[in-house]
Amino acid sequence: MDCLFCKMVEREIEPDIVYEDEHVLAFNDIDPKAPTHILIVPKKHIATLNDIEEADLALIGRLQFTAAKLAKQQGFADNGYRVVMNCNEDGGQSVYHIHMHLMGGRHFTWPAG
Ligand code: DGP
Repeated sequence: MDCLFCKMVEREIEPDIVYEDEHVLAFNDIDPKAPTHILIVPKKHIATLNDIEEADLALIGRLQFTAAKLAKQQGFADNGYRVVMNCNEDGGQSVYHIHMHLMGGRHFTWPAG
């Protein structure tokens, strides 16, 4: 499958990994939008948020759980952080394998652009 994040999961491409378990891979974003910008990716290929099935619900919870765990490890959990998942073109999605952006280490404004 020609999917960038699947290639990272399979180690055809070696990302800068910050966390890995049986279900999830987390690595530093190549184009960070904050002092810390980590992508949290399910190892299972799911193209967009629209493609999540009921069987995936625990996996989606695990993405959020991983984000909070990494925010604590990175030391910005109490100050706060931003978690984003983009869906399709208008949502700003550029890699079609769902991923959670975990950004921290600065103040974020709202609404996002
Ligand atoms: P999105 O636009 O929500 O689909 O986010 C895709 C993110 O993936 C974007 O922030 C940049 C990041 N990205 C794209 N290519 C690479 C890569 O080769 N390595 C890493 N580490 N991140 C990448």
